[in-house]
Amino acid sequence: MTRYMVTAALPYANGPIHIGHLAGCYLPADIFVRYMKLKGEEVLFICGSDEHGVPITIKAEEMKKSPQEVVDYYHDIMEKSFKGFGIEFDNFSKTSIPLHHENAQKFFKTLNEKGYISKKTEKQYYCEKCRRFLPDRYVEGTCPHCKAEGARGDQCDACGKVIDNVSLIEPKCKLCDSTPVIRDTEHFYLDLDKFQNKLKTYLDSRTWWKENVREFSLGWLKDGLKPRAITRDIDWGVKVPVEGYDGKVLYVWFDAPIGYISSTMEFFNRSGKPDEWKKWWQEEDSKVIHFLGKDNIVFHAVIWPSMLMGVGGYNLPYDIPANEYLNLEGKKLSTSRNWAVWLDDYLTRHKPDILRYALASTLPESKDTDFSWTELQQKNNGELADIYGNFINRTVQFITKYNDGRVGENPELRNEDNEFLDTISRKVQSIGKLIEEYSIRKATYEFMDMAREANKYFTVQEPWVLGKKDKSRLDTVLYVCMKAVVALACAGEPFIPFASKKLQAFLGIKNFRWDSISSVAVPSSLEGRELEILFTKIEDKTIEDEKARLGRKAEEKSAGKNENTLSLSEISIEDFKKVELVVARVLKAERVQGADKLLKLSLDLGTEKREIVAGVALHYKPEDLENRKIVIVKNLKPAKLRGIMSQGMLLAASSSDKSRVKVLFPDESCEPGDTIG
Ligand code: B3M
Ligand code: ZN
Repeated sequence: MTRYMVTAALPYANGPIHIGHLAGCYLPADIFVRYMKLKGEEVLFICGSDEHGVPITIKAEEMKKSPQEVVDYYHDIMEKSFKGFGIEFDNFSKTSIPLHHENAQKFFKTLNEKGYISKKTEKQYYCEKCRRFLPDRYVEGTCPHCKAEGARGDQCDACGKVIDNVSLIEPKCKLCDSTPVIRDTEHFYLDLDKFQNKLKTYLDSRTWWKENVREFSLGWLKDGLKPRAITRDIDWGVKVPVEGYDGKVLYVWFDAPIGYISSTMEFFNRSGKPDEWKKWWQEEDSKVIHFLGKDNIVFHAVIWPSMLMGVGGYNLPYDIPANEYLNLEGKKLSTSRNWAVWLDDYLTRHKPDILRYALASTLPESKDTDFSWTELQQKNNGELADIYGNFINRTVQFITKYNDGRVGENPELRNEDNEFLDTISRKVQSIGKLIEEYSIRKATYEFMDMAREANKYFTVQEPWVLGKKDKSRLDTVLYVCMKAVVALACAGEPFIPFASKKLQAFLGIKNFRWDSISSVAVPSSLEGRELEILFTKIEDKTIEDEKARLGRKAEEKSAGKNENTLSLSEISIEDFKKVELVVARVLKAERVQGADKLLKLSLDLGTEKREIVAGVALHYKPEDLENRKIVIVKNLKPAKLRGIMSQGMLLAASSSDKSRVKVLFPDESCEPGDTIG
């Protein structure tokens, strides 16, 4: 039996995950894996954080933290977000673990022994001001291929091409913005030219690859492959295992793909089967499938296969279903401009299934696509709630309210019933086939189409009329509807796993195989069972808020505020003690002209009187606060709000969307001026 070794690109541990990453590979990979597992295939889903290279060291410099602190911090955030979003890896490892360092060094040594690695002195950007070499992202400039600005030393995000050494136009040091000079430095090279012919045969044989991926990879071979530097002058990463090269590390793109293997080893070590990984990576009946975004294609389709061929004994990638880019509200996603929806942030306000479904219906499978909040709202309100949720609700409601919870055990199926059930079965099959072809978007449409068909059946059969005149026909119709509910509960699992699992639990479904969804049993009675509403409508206001939030976050970023930096800085007890919190009594509260959110509060602090402006007017009337005791930050730098000098800030608790704001009132026996802490 074929084994499927599925990987998703190892995300750099230099920031949280955003929707671009999800659409690029994690969501399609997860949908594929969930489906394959439901089909009963042997599948392993492997990932981990990519913790080396310049992306990490630059972030560490920005955050004034060590690289290890940075990767530990983001590894945890990413792992939590993936979990919260239902991306179910079998193992999520990290490349900074000793096991991985050993593996990467072994790869290097073997390639070196076999004569595939050479040493060369190369030209490299060097910043005289920072007194350091500027590998990869330490330098930015104009792309020599597509002339886009902001290309990095090693790769251009705009055209996806790899940039040859020192070929950027108008290069600038990323750290200090000065123009670097070019200096010589000695590096190890992987002799890609030695794999040219074998690679050609390999790529030619991969006729089933997506057109764009195969063409792009073959394009690389056209001009003849040249040796590529695989070491760097930085001190964070896997040390070059050659004496006398202590100051150098392996290029992150050399060690990262080996991380897939390390993660697999870690997984099996944990389960006490240390040799099992070999089956997945080396035995002929395993297929290695790498999910990734288009900027990673060349590394997986050209360089990685060369490394594997060179070392020998490994399976070459069987397929590389790479996606194009996802834009956001018509603009390119950008971490540096903070134009992104961050998954950890999204999950504080909304359900994972909604974003999974909205993204799955707009995956950039063959061209760049756009994500917008309005579309997410439409997908949720118009499809998940109005079609899928509606059908399930009306069926369940009807059975519990008008049929005593009975589903009808002895259905007498007519032609129209069989036809409908056939349609549902065909759709389930077609979803599977589409997922196997990586046409996840179409599979998602097909899934919603099942619910559409089901609603149609319900409407045409008019159970509300049957209830009065033909009880036995009603039983049959409700039974057939429940068959469709069961099919939706099962077939929805790859797309909307959280809702699907809830629905399955409600229906008492424990185990099922994709190919026998049509024979999963329908419960004979729903009595005593309760199903919560799976999808509710999203208000326009929420969507407006989300759009405003996007803009605000981007502005904050350009104004130099960096949230990530802040959240990493833990404060000491000494720092906390600097904040003076005191009890104050509200003498007078009044609205602020022209500002419907603000109240001006005149306070008694025991030893002095003060005025503060508080943003609670939407939640409290002036008289609600008058004479109450509150807590304020006393030593906050005064700030002018609407022309009023605010000399402090009151403490209040609020929900993340600020729809609920509650002022914290201390115990009535506190006196103005009492300190807190
Ligand atoms: N970390 C690039 C990226 O996050 C890189 C992928 C490695 S896959 C082996 O886009
Ligand atoms: Zn510099």
